[in-house]
Amino acid sequence: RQWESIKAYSDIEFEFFEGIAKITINRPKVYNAFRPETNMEMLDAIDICRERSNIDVVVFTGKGDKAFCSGGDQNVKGIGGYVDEDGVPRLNVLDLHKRIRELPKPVIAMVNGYAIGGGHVLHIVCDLSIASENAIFGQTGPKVGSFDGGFGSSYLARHVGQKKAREIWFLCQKYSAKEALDMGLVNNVVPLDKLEDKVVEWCKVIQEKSPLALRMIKRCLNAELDGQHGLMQLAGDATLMYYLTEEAQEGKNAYCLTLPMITEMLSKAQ
Ligand code: 2NE
Repeated sequence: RQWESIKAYSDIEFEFFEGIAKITINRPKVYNAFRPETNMEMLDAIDICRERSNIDVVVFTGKGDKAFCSGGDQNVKGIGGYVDEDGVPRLNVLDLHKRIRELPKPVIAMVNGYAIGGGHVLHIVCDLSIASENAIFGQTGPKVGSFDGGFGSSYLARHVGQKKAREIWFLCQKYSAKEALDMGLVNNVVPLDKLEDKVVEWCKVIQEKSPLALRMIKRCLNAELDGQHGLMQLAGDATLMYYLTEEAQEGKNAYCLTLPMITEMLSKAQ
């Protein structure tokens, strides 16, 4: 499979293959932990995915065979949070979560190892998760002075239920890929050497489906949890579809027809 680079970055790889965009966190020495710059790069890549009409599905993964992502890079954690190269504590990770949910295209987490802490939340916010058999899941927040009370808790609870979500956050234990599958945390588990094949196979099945229907179903599923923001996104797409109706065209045509009349009236008035 020949992946072509879309754009070069320092912390991620961003590649394309037959309508599929793959974003790989490329920091294997720290088990693909993210720093503020990593998230800025992923935000840029996801914006490109939104704009490019030849991208149908987006895949997130981590470099190597050890980790999908181990969350916030503890080496840059300072007072006030994770510090960027300008000394500003600004992780940008919640922006990434919002953008993944807003992206009107399916996003798949290809979990190739540890999905821990913020790395676990990253797979939670993706639309689908396909894991390798060696993948290990869990939250560490309360063990390391942190927590994610956003999608990392509420959306997790939608996947596995409130009791299990509280267990995951309160006990900070690790769960195998099989346990993750059994509790509804992931969609599928395959051997590591078959992981990308399985993800591409699912992408191909998705790519045969109507993009607008997929976009709308993602919006509808999001709206339930995302409150006014979710309704706004859904309403935006409802307007998009309304614009395609004859009724909406009538409004535009009426405006175009009356404009010359108004111009004529104005010229007569002078
Ligand atoms: C992932 C895990 C369980 C792996 O354990 P193990 O024993 O297999 O590997 P090891 O030796 O711990 O890690 C391998 C290398 O990766 C680095 C380690 O320091 C080690 O480096 P070397 O000693 O070989 O040089 N590494 C791993 N995770 C890292 C990280 N997050 N930042 C920097 N370096 C990291 C084990 O490594 C683990 O538990 N990692 C920490 C997971 C964690 O607590 N993440 C942060 C949670 S909080 C968060 O993500 C967050 C937030 O605070 C706020 C908002 C959003 C997210």
